[in-house]
Amino acid sequence: MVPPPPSAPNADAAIERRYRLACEQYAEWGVDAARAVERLGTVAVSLHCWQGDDVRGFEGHAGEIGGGLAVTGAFPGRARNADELRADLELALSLIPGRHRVNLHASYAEYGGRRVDRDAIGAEGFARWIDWAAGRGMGLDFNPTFFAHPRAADGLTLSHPDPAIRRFWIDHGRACRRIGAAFGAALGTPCVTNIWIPDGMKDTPIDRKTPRERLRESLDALRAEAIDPRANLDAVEGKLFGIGSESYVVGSQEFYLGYALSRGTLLCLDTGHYHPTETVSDKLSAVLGYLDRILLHVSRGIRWDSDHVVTLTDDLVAIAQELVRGDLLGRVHLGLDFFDASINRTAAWVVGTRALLKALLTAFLEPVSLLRDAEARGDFTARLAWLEEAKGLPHGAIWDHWCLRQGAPTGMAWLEPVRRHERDVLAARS
Ligand code: RNT
Ligand code: ZN
Repeated sequence: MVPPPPSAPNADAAIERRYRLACEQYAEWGVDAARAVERLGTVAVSLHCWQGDDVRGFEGHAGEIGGGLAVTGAFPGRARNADELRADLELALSLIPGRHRVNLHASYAEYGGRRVDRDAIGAEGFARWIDWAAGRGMGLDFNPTFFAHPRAADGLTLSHPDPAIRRFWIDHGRACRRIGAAFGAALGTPCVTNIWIPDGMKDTPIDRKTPRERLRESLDALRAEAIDPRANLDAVEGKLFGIGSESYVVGSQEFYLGYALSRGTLLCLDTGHYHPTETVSDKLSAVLGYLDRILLHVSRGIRWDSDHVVTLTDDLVAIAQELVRGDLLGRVHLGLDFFDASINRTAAWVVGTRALLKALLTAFLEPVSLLRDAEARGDFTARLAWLEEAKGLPHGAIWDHWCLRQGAPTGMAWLEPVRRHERDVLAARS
């Protein structure tokens, strides 16, 4: 017998009942569950537009993304234009509890078929995105696009030896900061404009130093214009390696840590951009000991920077716990960064965002005083034992109740609208 879906008519009453019981249980552990969901409600996650169309954007090229980025899968119904992408995002947002943001790439400008090169784009290309976000009371974040372009074909952009190519990308970056500032001014919440470049080398370079000097100069030139931080905040994102940049990445972790520290920008930590045995959860308190703010690109690398859909893994919970235990959430901008074309793309957003929110809820519900106490006493046996026992607390009951309160689907009830959209909308796109 298949049980009725959790969206059955009497489910709401059951959710209320389970919530009350769960609250009692948490209270026994010294945790105020109502307060935990209140805190969760203040968290905004930036949904990356590029999950909806396999990082293609609207510039009309055949689909070669470049930059070492790889999207695999051929699920039907990729968004082909901005209206479709917004419709898919709206569906995803309606299935995710809380109030969130959307993160755009420069390649998603709308110029109605008119070709405007990257160094010449402006906020006018995003007028409809801005109106859309304003209508939903939502913030936007932004990214210059340093790939999928003939001038990035060498695998070098801001660090390219040719000054004309560097100039082009510097101008692109400048244009993007202004667009970010326009987002922030129009929407009343600062836009985080994140710079990631693909620059690097497949094989062993002789000169690792000069490209980094060029990158530093290019970044300084790109950022020369003073922009109100209430409108736009710059972030820089490094990585360990990419496809085609296995031996050398110009913008490495150390490079950007130094850059962010010396220039006062945000540092972006992408969870897929480290050696698989490294954990981003351990890096947060380290970098935030020196930097005011950071950006997180929450992703899931399997064996490499594979950008799988985020799920509720131990790594993700560890990040959430660090953010909550250290009271760091006010200084950390949360963005998602994954792309999977092998499953329903809207479902990917819903699963990934809900997973991140669940991780945060778990962290808000942690019996942290008990654990801190054990640690302070040097009782690491009790610390380990309590940590294990806490994994069995009824997070799901609190989660479902929060979804209900937020008017978002509880349990698996989000899947049916996604399936309907698949049948009614996506099927007609192919
Ligand atoms: C690439 C970076 C970067 C991109 C997006 C599309 O390794 O993670 O953030 O994924 O800009
Ligand atoms: Zn990233």
